[in-house]
Amino acid sequence: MTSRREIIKALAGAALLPGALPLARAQGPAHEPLKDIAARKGMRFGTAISHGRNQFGDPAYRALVERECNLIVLENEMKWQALEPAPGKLEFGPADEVIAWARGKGIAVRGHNLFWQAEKWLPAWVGRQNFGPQPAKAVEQLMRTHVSTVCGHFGKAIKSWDVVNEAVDPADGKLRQNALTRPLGALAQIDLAFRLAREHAPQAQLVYNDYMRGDAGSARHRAGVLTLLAELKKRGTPVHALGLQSHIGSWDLSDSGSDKGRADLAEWRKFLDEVTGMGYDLLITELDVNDRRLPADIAKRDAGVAAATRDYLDVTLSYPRLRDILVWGLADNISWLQTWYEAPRQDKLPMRPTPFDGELKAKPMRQAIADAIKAAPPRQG
Ligand code: 9MR
Repeated sequence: MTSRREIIKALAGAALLPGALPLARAQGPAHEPLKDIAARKGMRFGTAISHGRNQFGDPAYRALVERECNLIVLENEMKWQALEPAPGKLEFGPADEVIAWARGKGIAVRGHNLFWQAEKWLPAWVGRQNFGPQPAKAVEQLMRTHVSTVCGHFGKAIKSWDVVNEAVDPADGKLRQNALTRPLGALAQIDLAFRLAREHAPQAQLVYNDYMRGDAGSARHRAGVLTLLAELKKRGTPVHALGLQSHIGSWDLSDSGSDKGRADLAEWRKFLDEVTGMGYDLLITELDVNDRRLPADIAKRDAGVAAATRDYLDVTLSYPRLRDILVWGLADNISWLQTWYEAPRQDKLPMRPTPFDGELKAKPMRQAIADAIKAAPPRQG
């Protein structure tokens, strides 16, 4: 069989337009782009994309993103650690390159993220910082510099920001502590993050983003997120939406279609009712499906992933406050789940968590997304 890379090479040699034909070849029969299906409902469809060799650097992958998506988010390149690996050493290049490409294609860009609360994902130098005799003041100044620098640089290109990422510890539902929260208090630090974002990115939708799910193992996480959102509302913190990361599938014993799967979805609906009841908008920011408890057989596995996707989207897209759906990568080979140590497949087979396979052929999950969007109520205005 001719591989995708061989086809791309052959076409490059024949001086054909990069991306156009390889994609059509790899995909098989033409599908209506997901972005067009979404647009008919007043929604957008997008993906995370990294600047790396096998994503933005791969013309066929880029062409697939362009074909399917009218929204992207940088998978890693706008994280604080990436933008400022050492104090004052700013590296905007990779993000700028992807954003310039997106602008040329009419693709909107989300920002991910200004503050990632797990200590290990803050820049190491922030953790080592000596905040001196007035640590609260020093932290506030550092946060202000970070937000003004980053939002100032990207400006109006970013219409939606994950301002705070993963503030709630799933183990106990409490707010995570880190070098920034300790001097200020976690709630005050989160509140400040959003106020700074409003000041420096007044055009943007401001999002709290987290990975709570509907299963029993995630109950404390859901409760903690609800408490946080209620507290922020009470304070008048400018948070517009909850980002539902949507890393779904076999993180615990979830099983689509089973009694347990249905119970989990009922809990999920209750959670979304509460969030929207508080007046928050919703968006799906990082959808993918962990398939570690599904059989090795590819047809069965893909069917299971598609079913889980459809069940989840049917509930989640029923909320008209939700207009944006982003997957965390379009193709299996580039998914973070391939190397994530916390929940691997026992058989060590590569996961199949995304809508396209490694050859960029559409999988049943893609069809499930298309069908779920088609079945969703249209958004007004
Ligand atoms: O997919 C991302 C992976 O490439 C990075 O190594 C990792 C650490 O920066 O982050 C992954 O993306 C995470 C996202 O930023 C926040 N939600 C969970 C995502 C998957 O871990």
